[in-house]
Amino acid sequence: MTLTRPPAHVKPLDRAFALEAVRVTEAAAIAAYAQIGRGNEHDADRAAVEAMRLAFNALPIQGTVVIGEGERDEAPMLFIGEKVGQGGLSVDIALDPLEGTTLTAKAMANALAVMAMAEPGTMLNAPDTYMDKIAIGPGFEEGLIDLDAEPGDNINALAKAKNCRADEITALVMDRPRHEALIAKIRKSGAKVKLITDGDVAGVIETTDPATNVDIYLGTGGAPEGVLAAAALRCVGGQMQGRLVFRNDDERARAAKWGVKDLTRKYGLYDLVAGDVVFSATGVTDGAMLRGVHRVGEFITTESVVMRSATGTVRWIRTRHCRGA
Ligand code: VTB
Repeated sequence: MTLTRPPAHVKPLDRAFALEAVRVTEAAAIAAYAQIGRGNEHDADRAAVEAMRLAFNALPIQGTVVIGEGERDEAPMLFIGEKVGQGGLSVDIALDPLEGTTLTAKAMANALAVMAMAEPGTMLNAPDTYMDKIAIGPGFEEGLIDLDAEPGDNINALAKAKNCRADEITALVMDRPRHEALIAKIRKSGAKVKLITDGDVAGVIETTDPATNVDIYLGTGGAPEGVLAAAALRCVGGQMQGRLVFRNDDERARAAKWGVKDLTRKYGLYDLVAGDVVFSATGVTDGAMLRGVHRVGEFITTESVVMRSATGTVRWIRTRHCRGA
């Protein structure tokens, strides 16, 4: 059984945090802006990480990073288990200061700074492995899609529910050799395939926004990114399932270390993020969902989206920052 509803009553996170949250992703995005197009993924990531960490440490929270830059021995900052914040409300944090380091280094579309804050103990402690994922936007009968069904069957079910033909459905897939068979099956069903080179947090979220024309996300991407995307879907609605994919025993051991007992488990949306959650994303480069960071005369502008699961509120926030402030 995959969980598709809240497991129990959950106390909403303080609503003030929704607006505090945006400062964290804005700071990371602005720091990454200086690195757009410089061909240096490492520097781009580091700038975003440092800025995000500083911003977190200014918040009145007692935060624990549960999805972060890596394990303590491999990531100096925002590692899994790191405590951030000035003290206050206890939250678990999933973050990716720069989702799309390559996109940023190459000045390509859709790089984001993202984070989610949830009630402690309610987000899957996803190991840094792959996750097989399927997602659609809100408004459909629960159980319409299934990770274990054939891609063509999922597409036909979705087309029927949307009252359209399969050839009017667009599936978003990461452009990887591992997806060759998947892409062939999707095309055989008649559906269109939109390929992205990176950034499947944004890719999953695109399914929830009619303006993007993306109807369904399919394929294997990062497991931590899967939890971040699930946090967003918990707020805007939609359906998602995931299953960890392991390439070797080392990855299996990592999963066990983070408390994953059943390595073959199919996770539903509420298995990925069970509790009340706040999600924030700020565009780094211009994308389908968010405009990136721009310099406009003396100012820096950012565009962000902040969502709360407790109310389903989605705020689009355009901010003008005074340079050097
Ligand atoms: C995935 C995807 C991310 O990196 O983690 C990918 O979810 C890594 O997968 O959005 P590959 O090994 O196939 O590159 C991103 O694209 C960017 O972090």
